[in-house]
Amino acid sequence: MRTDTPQTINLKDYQPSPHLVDHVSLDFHLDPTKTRVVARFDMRSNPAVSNIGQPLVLDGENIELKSIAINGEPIAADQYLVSTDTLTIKHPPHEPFTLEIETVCNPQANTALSGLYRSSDNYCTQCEAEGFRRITYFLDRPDILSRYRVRIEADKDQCPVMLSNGNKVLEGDVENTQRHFAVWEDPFPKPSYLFALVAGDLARVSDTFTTMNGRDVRLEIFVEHGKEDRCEWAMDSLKRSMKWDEEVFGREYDLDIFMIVAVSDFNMGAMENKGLNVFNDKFILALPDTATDVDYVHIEAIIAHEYFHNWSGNRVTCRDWFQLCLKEGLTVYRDQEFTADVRSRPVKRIGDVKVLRAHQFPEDAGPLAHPVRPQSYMEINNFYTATVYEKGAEVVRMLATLIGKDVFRTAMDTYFSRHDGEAATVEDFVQCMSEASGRNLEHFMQWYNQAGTPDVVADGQYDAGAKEYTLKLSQHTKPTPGQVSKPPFHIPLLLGLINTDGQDIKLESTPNNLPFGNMIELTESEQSITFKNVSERPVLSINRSFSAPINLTTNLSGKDKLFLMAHDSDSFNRFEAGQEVAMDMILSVISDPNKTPAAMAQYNSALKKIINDDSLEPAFIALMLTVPAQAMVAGKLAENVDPEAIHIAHRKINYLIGEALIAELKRIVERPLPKDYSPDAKGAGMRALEHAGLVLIGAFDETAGSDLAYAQFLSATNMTSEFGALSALTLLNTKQRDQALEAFYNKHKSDHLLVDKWFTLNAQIPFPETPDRILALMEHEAFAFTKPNSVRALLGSFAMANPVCFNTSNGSGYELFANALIKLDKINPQVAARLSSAFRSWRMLEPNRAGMAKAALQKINSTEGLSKDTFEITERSLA
Ligand code: B3K
Ligand code: ZN
Repeated sequence: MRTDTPQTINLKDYQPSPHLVDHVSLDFHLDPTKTRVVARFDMRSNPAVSNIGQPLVLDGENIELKSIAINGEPIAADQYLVSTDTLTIKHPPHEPFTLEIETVCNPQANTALSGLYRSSDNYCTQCEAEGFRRITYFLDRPDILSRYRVRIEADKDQCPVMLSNGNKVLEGDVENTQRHFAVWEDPFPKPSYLFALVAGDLARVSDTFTTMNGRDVRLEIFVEHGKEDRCEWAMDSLKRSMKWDEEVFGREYDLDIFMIVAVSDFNMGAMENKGLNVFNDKFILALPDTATDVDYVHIEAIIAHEYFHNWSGNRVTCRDWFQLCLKEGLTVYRDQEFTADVRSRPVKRIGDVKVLRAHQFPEDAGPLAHPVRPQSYMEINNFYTATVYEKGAEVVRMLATLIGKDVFRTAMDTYFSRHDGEAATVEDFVQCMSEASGRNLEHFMQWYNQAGTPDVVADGQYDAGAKEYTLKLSQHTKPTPGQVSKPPFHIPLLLGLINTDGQDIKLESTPNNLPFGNMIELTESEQSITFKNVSERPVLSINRSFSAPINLTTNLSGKDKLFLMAHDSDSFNRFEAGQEVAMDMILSVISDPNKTPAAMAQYNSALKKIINDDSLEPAFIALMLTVPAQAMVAGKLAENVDPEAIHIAHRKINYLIGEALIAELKRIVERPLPKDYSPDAKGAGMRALEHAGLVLIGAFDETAGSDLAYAQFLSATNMTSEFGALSALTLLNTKQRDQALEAFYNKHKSDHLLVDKWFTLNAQIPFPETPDRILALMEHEAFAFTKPNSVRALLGSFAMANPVCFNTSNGSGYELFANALIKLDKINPQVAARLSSAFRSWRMLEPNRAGMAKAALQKINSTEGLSKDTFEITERSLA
């Protein structure tokens, strides 16, 4: 048991810094194990803080202090104090002064991948959230904005490329040595978390972009030598993102150069450092035979996301880390809109809601629930969550829905101009929305401050005599940690009433006609609205486009849902109706495994019509053919969950769909795909549909499914089809599955991104031997705890994407996962903490599994020397 409980930081304790740093000058002498950093800070007192003369407390971690001077004079040893995480200067001058600090760090030993580290012999940095303090002592907080000048010096052969933020202003040789230097200056003040440095032997791919005001911007992507031909899609995505942000948000890029570096070892997807984005190479590199359609979509979206941060995050940053959603929720909203515009809006919306439900809803329903703006944390890196990102984006989307898109754009313009160069708060943002719309949004703020997914009930009654349709709405949100009783939220609900012809009825309502088209604002615990002149019993379609992130229950009958599945003009609700019917059927099989659900035949005939409807996008049809994921079924049950029973019921429903639709499915799978690969929405949709077809055929007839998938695997001409076929095979227990897996590995073993895909495929095999397979693969030469991508591919996929094996009834899944996390925690706490959240839903499980999962969590939690990152997650999970 640990004796030192890590400190909790509270939003309510925020205080501005008594000291400011106007300018930062950093001089790096790069060396694999002993990098010397000479820092010079131009400092002054903060005029906004009254009690001047306070000690100067700088953050610092894992660095060795070599010297310290003020205004050029070394200071006496009794004038400062060094602890494990601070450097305190007891009596800093009242007048502006310069502070010089020399430190040494060890990039090679930095397996936490925070601060300055090495990846494949290159140097790179990751400073968000608090990594800058692992490079030098600093006021490492986002409200300290400074201008940076960075000198990098390194060995010429090892580091021909040396990059930092802004523009390169000088370069040259260091006389009489094998070393050279480069000096970079960033004219825009920025917080330390946006600092970046990259140095190494990298190849460069260049292009240009001309901005809306005619400025030429140089675009450069740096990758491993030999990978230059895999950057085309990333570059194209970047140019399209830059153009879109000009057209849709009026945002122009501001430096003369924009650089992206791809590295193999990275704790997350990418990082928006000013002018120098650093990416996990899996989100840059793509060729048709190395990347799937899904990879292409991710690359496009993440390039856009990081680029959009240049305004939402960098030019306007966050006052403190509690405001993280201010940049992340907003930027996710912006990248979602970009993808909706460049691909298919309905398909994108359905995909985003699937992600929200798979990751955020379980978070909101479990022990790790927290508001979009958390009120406290031990380790901020644990709050880069689906709630902050995805629910944060939903909250921005609801604002846009409430005030209308045009007013939203006006509000965004105000936000960007009013807070440019500042560190802002959620209140600043909502104030702009409120001013532009003239609306009081105080009640809406609840979405930022209150955790939990609201349960909304919609009960509609038709009065044929009065020709009125009355809709009663109610909302309730269950308690979450630290928040017991929840006042109602302000919920925008888009809706329609559909007549028997499948047409939307024009709505006239009391108490008021609906503003902005068909939207109800649910603000009370209970509310009701009556629609007049409704000449026949309508079918309600509510929460269209998923206008609010809620759990919805309606009094629609199974027949009504099948009707919506066939007719709703809102694609999202068409999808949703199908999901609800499928969910009801899965639940009925769980309670009575031998019975075929009553709705099955009608559901299958509805699907048949959808498959044969040429007006529908193939990607949409593919989504309609996919029943709710097993984890969603678990969330719906919410207690006494038996993952094996869910797995069996899930398979049975897929079997019955496959059986009924076999002719259509074979037609889908056998029809020729576009010959030339293009990652656009249409081709990708056709391939997604083919994959959905393969899965259903395999569910019905293992032999036929395996033969087909194996044949497709062998004849595939691009990675999407190759991976798709193999992925369908992994769900089957056949020899062909293992043959294909072996062939895939042998073919691609020299490409680490494809070996990671292979780990993922192995990890998702839903049969009892998988835990042993995982144990064996952890010994594979390509797997390493120091490589987050391999860890996520093997262990992350196992725990998150293979519920039946992770939750196997003898506990071996939990045990191997817990033991792996304990090892990983010593190497990379951030990644270990993130993976340990896989246990968060343990309380929903049936008692036997719940007991074993709890024991695994306790084992991790009580590990000697556990990082505060993982400790915080396990502690909250057990509380
Ligand atoms: N801002 C980074 C995430 C940093 C995570 C730090 N643990 C990437 C992004 O959201 O764009
Ligand atoms: Zn982001």
